[in-house]
Amino acid sequence: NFKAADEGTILKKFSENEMQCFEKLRDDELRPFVPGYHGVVEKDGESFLQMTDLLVNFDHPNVMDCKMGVRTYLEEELVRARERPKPREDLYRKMVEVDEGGPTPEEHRQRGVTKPRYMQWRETMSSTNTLGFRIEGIKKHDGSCRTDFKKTRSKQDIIKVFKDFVGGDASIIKSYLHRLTEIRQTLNTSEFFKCHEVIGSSLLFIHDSTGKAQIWIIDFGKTTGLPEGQTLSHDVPWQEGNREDGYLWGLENLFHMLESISNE
Ligand code: 4IP
Ligand code: ADP
Ligand code: MN
Repeated sequence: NFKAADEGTILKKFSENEMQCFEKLRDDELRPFVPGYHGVVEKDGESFLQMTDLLVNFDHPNVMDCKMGVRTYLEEELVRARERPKPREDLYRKMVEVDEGGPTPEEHRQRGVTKPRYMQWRETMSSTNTLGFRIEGIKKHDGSCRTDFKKTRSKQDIIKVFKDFVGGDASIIKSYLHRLTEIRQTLNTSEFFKCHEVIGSSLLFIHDSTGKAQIWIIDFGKTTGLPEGQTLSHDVPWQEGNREDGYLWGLENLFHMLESISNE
């Protein structure tokens, strides 16, 4: 999905939707919290979005991707799956790998699950539904990588992962809390945030051993504008049709979790 590019930038496989978000974010208060956007480029016959490489000023960074929100799929995906269900074997296999008892008897028979069904199952296995965010993956300074967080759901487990991620360094947690406060403040006044359903977007936590620590808002592949005049509160429960994403509720939970580590 990504390609290396020149001078501190990276290329992400083009998506019309994500491009539109980046263009709107250029003139929004959130701009200081999203990767710099440098436009569309063609390479080897393919289109990419060029953006600033967030890791470029770090020395052997540690990176964590937290997917925000109580829902990770679009309402239209749900409608489509209801109208013409398309069971997928790849998603069935991913489900069985984590939980043999995940699929229903019928799903076992057809060796397939629909996309929203898979996404909903992922949300209940992880902390997405109960906390409004989940840990997707971690890359450590030594090059090691972990993505086995599909069943990381409890506060206790998440706190353990965060503590290990910062190597017990309380000052890193403090810096992250400070950055989260700025992000929350800005989200509360951003026009972009007010009128977009933010689905599948992540907060990218980055720190290194010099004490440098930043959080960035990334991945707008499924962030969608609302009809003219409509807005979201981002902190009330989702019910089909209201398009709420639970982003601010998740951010609040994430904040309090880091705060509790910081207060220990
Ligand atoms: C993946 O599930 C992620 O949810 C992907 O989201 C999603 O892509 C994939 O859908 C889904 O299979 P696992 O994380 O359990 O592997 P992301 O890209 O944010 O990681 P979409 O296109 O929905 O974002 P498919 O349809 O690409 O398989
Ligand atoms: P996808 O749509 O495939 O989920 P993301 O935009 O979420 O793609 O990016 C996937 C991963 O790539 C992130 O978890 C992060 O580690 C890395 N990444 C994304 N954008 C940047 C960036 N601007 N700079 C550095 N790393 C990035
Ligand atoms: Mn992503």
